[in-house]
Amino acid sequence: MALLDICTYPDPVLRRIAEPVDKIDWEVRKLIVDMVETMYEAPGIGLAANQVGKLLRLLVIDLQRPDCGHGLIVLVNPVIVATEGETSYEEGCLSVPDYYHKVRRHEHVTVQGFDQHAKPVEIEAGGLLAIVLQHEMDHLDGKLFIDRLGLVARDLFKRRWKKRLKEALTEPAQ
Ligand code: K1U
Ligand code: ZN
Repeated sequence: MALLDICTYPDPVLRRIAEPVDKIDWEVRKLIVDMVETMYEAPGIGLAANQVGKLLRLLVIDLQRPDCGHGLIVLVNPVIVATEGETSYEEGCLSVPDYYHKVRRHEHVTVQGFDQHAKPVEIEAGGLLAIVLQHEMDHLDGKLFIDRLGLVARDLFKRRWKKRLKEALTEPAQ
């Protein structure tokens, strides 16, 4: 097992569209194990392969809530096949550290894909799971939650982030 580096905004890999996984071989299974480890260590409740620099359609989620009805979720080549309703939730992202904002998404989604053993999986989700599934699937399409903010909030975010990067560059090394 190995911890992977999480790429952060504005890393261009976060803007690339991930490729379908054509075979779930030992290399893909090792990547899944490492992504799960990395998600728990971060800590986070989801992680998409783009976030660790791998352009594969692969994501892991663990809400770490016994009441959600799901433990660890591994999805290879996930596709949203149905959506319903609208909701909003204050989201965070391991690739955009220390920034949270409300984002509007579908309230319920049905997602199909495959698990780490290439077994077909279908998940009908509402609540936080539906939000995190959509957030992670956005990553696979090179989209970040900040792209879903209104113009004013996005502009404010960009200005704040520029300032943060500038400060990080001018800070004396420890
Ligand atoms: O994709 C990611 O960057 C992971 C992200 C998932 C997510 C969280 C909330 C709304 C939408 C998507 C995170 O895990 S951010 C960290 C976080 O929310 C959290 C971390 C530890 C415990 C509980 C929550
Ligand atoms: Zn994210």
